[in-house]
Amino acid sequence: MLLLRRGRLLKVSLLIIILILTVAFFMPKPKSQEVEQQEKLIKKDTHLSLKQRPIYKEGILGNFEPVPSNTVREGPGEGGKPYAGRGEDQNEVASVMMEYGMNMVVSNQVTLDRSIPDIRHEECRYWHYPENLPSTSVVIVFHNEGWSTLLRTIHSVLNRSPPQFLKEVVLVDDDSDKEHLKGQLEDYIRQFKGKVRLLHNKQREGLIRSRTFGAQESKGDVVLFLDAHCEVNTNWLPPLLAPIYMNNTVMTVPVIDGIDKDTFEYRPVYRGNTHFRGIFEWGMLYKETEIPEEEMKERKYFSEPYKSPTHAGGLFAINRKYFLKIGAYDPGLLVWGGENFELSFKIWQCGGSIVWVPCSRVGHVYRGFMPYTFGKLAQKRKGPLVTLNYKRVVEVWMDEYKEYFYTREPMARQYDAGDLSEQFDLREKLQCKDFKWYMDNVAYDVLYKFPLLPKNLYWGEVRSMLTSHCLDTMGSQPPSSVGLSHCHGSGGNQVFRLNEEGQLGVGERCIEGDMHHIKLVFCRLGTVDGPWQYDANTKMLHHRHHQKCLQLTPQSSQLHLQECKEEEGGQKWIFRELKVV
Ligand code: UD2
Ligand code: MN
Repeated sequence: MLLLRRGRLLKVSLLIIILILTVAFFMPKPKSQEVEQQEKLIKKDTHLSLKQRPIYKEGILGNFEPVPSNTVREGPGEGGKPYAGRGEDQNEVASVMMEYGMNMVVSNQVTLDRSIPDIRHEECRYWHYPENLPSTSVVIVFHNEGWSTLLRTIHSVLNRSPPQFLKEVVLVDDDSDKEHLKGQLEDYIRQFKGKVRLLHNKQREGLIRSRTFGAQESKGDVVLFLDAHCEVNTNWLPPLLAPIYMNNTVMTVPVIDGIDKDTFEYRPVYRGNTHFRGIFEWGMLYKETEIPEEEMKERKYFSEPYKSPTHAGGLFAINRKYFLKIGAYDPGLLVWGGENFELSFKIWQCGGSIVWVPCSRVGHVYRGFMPYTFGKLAQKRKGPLVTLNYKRVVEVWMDEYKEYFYTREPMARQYDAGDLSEQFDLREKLQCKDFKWYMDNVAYDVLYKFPLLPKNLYWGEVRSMLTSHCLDTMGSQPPSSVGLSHCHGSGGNQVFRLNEEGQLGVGERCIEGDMHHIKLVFCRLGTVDGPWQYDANTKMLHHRHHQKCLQLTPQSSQLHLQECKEEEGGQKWIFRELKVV
């Protein structure tokens, strides 16, 4: 009896326990404060559920983070450490540097799967991304690139991307003439069973048209462009895809790290705990600046993506259909340069946006010079190719702001940018906003460093009436001395500009002077004024702060500031505007 009762008691309590467990299992789990807070935020301002957004969970490793490993790999360049190369190969280095702009001898000795340091911000390890991010085609265009750097780019992508999101790697060979980029490459990629495809341009198209071609041929929802000498870092892909998944008019840009062209050391370009974003100066040179306070304030986490007016050009992800819908790149842009601005202006002005993504990092080998020529494409029109590209972009997108470009590049007014009607039609069709809107709302911080330029009072070559030689910066980097040389009339280092505020400039640099030298210097950021004044009657160039005049002393061929004397022939200068022939 007692036994029986005890048995029933046991059964009942077991049942109760099961019941409690079941209820507990199906009951909603208590949420961490973090998650709750984020849900509230999301409910307030978007239609997206938590599953569709990245979530930060303090201390809980992100869903796409690799399992941390304790094995330390040894070998040349492992861990992203600098590698000097072997002594016996030193003879080869010089010629290889000439050919590729980077030390391929060293690169060839570093494994294609080498480890690199995970230098992301600590927070990056705790972001959780949606599980069904879009499929991606990584597009790499190349012209005469080295073997191991190209292959290391591909290997790093294959090794460090979740396979379910990596649809393919599309290689576009832009008419390379190196043997290793033909049959050998074809053979090598066979092991990847179709995941890596190689396409060939029939003729040299330049990187800009090659990228558009790559995007047209791609099969992924997203196209992600890389240069052919990159290494992608830990968990680089999901952070780039998540913003596009949430809004397919967003373009995402990873933070670029540096890979040393001599030693292949992998290291950050930016130091300290700040973020940078892409801007430009009025000659359309690409620049970067710390993100303004206003943008920092909008974000909760340091590691979150942030808006940027533009980007360096090479590395970014974008919804493929959106990219094609906005006309991809202007096909009139040739070979290299300016395409980053075209795409940025177009995206922002036509309703899209650009964000930089701190948790996605990609290393890139910066070369000291361009190892290739522009080929036949460079001889098509009047003017230097890169400036012609800028002119197309400026004319189509910058409205009245284009005047600042012509102030900074006066010769460009005469260049022939070709037919722009299709680009204007596109701008009309996409109903894009004007450039002033972009400057006021997106790129307002450009003006902090590069204020609007006052008009030029004089520009052109500056010829000495005494010797008939022209001021010439000789193409050197500041700080350096300005010299004199034969007047060649074709611009470049002999195009000087004197603006209404007294600034004397050449290209993006400024001219300063004292009793000993006339110097090419960095212009003071955020200023456009200077000490110079030209008197067209006396032909003298006066320095207001020193109360002296620019003088050439012919005996020593020296330029310096001297007591102003109207009878002094060495103080007579003539500005002459140049004509493009
Ligand atoms: C930067 C960009 C680059 C591009 C360029 C402006 C980064 C890291 N790099 O210069 O992507 O936006 O600015 O246009 O932001 N290539 C061709 N055909 C050519 C010339 C080059 O396919 O006719 C390839 C080249 O092999 C490389 C890529 O285009 O894979 C970029 O060229 P780059 O590395 O010489 O450009 P870079 O990094 O100086
Ligand atoms: Mn590059």
